[in-house]
Amino acid sequence: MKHIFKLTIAVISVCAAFTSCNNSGKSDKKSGALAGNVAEKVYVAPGEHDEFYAFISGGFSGQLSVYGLPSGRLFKVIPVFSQDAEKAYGYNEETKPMLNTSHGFVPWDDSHHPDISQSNGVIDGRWVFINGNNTPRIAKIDLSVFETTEIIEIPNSAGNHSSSFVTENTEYVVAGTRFSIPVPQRDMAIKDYKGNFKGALTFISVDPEHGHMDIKFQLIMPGFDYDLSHPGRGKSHGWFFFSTYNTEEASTLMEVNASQNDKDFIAAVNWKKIEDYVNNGGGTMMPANYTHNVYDDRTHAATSTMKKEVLTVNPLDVPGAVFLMPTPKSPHGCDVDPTGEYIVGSGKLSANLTVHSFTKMLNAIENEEFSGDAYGIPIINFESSLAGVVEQPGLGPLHTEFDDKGNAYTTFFISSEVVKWKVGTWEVVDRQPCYYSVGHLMIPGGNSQKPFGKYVVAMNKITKDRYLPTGPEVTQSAQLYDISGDKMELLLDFPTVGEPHYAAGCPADLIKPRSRKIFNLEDNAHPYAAKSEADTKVVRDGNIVHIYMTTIRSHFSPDNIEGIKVGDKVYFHITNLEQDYDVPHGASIIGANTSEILIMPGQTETFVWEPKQEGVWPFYCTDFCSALHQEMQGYVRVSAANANTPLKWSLGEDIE
Ligand code: RUQ
Ligand code: CUA
Repeated sequence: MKHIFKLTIAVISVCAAFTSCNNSGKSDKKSGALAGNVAEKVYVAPGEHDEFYAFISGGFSGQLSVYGLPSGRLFKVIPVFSQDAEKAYGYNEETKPMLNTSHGFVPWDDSHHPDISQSNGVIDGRWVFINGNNTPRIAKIDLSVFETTEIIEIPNSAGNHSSSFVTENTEYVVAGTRFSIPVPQRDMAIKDYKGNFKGALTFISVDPEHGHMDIKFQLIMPGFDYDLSHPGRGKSHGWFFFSTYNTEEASTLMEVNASQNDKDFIAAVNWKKIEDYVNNGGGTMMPANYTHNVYDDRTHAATSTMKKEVLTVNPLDVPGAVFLMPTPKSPHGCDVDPTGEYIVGSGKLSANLTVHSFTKMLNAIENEEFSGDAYGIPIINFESSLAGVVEQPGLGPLHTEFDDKGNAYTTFFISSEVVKWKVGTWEVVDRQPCYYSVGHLMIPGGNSQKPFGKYVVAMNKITKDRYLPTGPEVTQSAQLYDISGDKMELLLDFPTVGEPHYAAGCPADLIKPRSRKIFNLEDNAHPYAAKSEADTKVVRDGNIVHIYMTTIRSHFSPDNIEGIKVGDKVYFHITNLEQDYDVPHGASIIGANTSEILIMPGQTETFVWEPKQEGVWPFYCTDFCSALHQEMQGYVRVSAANANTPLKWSLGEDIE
């Protein structure tokens, strides 16, 4: 076996070498002159496991995808903000409440920045958080089940983009508004934006044990665009940093009008100070409407609660808590190094990368080295907090991550490359092209005190010729580089789901041992669960019919039902009695205006069917569960609305 593997690698290597020599000058550039042992570095043999999990945002798919590294294999698309027919998320009765908002049922969003929970500044693999941009929400995915278990809507926010990043002990997950808006929302002239619109930065507390989210406070900032954010860590723990653009406060033709100022700001927020202020009764309760949706894995169902107020804080009421650090030219990324000393601002239109020093910032605050204020918030002298500048590293800097050896890696959208530089000396030490137009990048643990290094994943906006064409719409893509040596080495391209924005990664061993295999049937507290075939029944209440049904290889119980009428609303509550790993059953019926449902062992799920036509209608299992999966089927007899067919059900015998 091993012998065959080596041989295969050898053949691949020879081919690779041959191809790159043979086509030198032509496809050489495209293949990046891959070295001979590259295939070996990403090859995970059948049946073996990857070393890292990578959680890659699904962008406009609204979901979160789970990949293995280094193989680039896709394991699961976790539905978060969008309905997913494959898993019945947002279709079955149990998960519909997850997508409730103050705007009603919103089954789509644009998800950008996953971040894994941390303890003591180190990734702990318990939860991953991700933001919905469009209808501002933060979701929490429980990594023991790889399912979305909580979504909280963010009031007073729009284009929830500088989100969702966690503090060092997951005290907070933070969400900043990209677009400033009237706070509270009201009918007013758009031209009166300046001075009147506000930007809310929201600190959502996370219960250390259960992970329950709750908005602790919202900081109501001047009407800039808050683009990205990162927590302080180590020495800067207790602070949070937000990049801003449109400090011009323009409201039209932004590409011109929001690019006027030579410098915008990185806002530095001392959240510990504000937390103290709030804990001592500070802040103002403001009426608001936002939903808090929680999935309970005992009832296997979600509830949605409408919250009615939110605690707001005016930065001027907490002196010493908020400062602005001038940062050239509409910074996008705002990244903090593992020591917490350096804050990197990526001015999209700047030739250089600006790095601020946390220590210098504190000194400047202490000595009041200010150059003015914005709406009363002190602006620190540019030079006073400046740690250094990476000179002319590339064009269009966006985001920076860090390895475990004191290096930073920044993406450049326009020059389409990842550039490696040394933290502290600011010298560029390596660069590698990306195919093409890279946005974010991710190093496992690269957004924590303890990066795991080894790989960087670049997430590209454009792929053009990199894959087989699929019509006008082509896939977006990630690229994997080995960063264990002095030079980055391109290893692999792999397609992604939707537009990959940010990603978060960690060693698989942090998550694998805690992965649930089944749900205990005894613990099932679903109000319509049938925990054995003896408990199955059909109950009519007016034109509402509840079917308490079970599945086990390879039948439904009951599988014959009569006495349903046109105009009924029929709820199929199906409990999967299996208690074995990886034995789900599915269920669906003709004409049902919902997806199939996919029921995990020990779980109950529900779909609604409103039969429109008389007849005898089959239902069946949609998940190939056993050798007799095809036999896993049943019939529902539907009579006219005014018929008096008696309500009866059976399994294994005829209905008389
Ligand atoms: S964005 S490509 Cu994080 Cu939404 Cu920068
Ligand atoms: Cu159950 Cu197929």
